[in-house]
Amino acid sequence: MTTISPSHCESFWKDGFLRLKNVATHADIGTLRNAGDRLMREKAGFAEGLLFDFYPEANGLDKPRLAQLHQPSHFERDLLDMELARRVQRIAMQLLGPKARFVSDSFFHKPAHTDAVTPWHQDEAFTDPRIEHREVNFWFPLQPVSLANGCMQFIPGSHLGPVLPHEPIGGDPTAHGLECSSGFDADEAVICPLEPGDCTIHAGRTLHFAGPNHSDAPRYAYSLVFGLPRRASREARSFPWHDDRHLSRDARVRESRRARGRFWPYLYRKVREFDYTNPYEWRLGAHRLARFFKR
Ligand SMILES: O=C(O)CCC(=O)C(=O)O
Repeated sequence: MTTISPSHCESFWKDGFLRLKNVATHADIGTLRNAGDRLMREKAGFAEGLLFDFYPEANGLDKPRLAQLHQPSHFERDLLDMELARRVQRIAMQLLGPKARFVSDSFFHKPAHTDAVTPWHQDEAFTDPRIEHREVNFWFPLQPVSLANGCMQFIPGSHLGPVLPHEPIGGDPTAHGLECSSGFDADEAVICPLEPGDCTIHAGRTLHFAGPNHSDAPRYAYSLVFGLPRRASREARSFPWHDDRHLSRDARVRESRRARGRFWPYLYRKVREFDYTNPYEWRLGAHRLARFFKR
């Protein structure tokens, strides 16, 4: 599938999510699965703070409960050269308009026999509240998914409301993951089992959840996020759940940017990904530089 129908678009903006069949080919799923296996085995991105556990990390990442590798395409450039990324961008443009551009990709790994859930959350709760993110997230399971191994679940219409209160998982300030603490009814969840090749799409504000993996095999997923150019938030808002966190990931990010061998690749990626056409990005860049020189 390379485009979606107007009724798909309408249904997406009404419910805040959509299920699509046969977006990726079997070959795409094989390529993603091999890349995900290899990158996770090699712990790619750990030193850079891009690989982390949603739950508090014990002993590095020896026994993750829900591992996320953010930006695997930094380590495996071919991921974005796949026809799949272009196909997904065309659908993102149908949903958001012609300015939709690639924002990020991620692998998610939920080990076999784990009670760990992906808690109810809105992706926007993870962002800086001063910035407006208008994004859509395409989530591809890399094996069949059902309630037994942690398929996605969504609360219809939740994207139309505000960003709800969140807190670190279990109230633990060392947890990387957030959970929504109030303002919704989990009984309204729509459960979305999928076959490999199918995907769900959700908006940045749509409440979603994935249950435990009670199967004998790890559950892998790959997500691609596309968004409109960022702009200043029109509302004055604060996300207090970002305060007083103690994240091992942040420490790794800081250390990695100080390490000469890692700083230059980081800077190269920032320059390559910079949206030169967006004046707001220039303002954000100037603020960041000013802060850097003040230190
Ligand atoms: O794969 C998962 O369990 C969670 C994925 C997710 O929350 C997301 O892609 O926003």
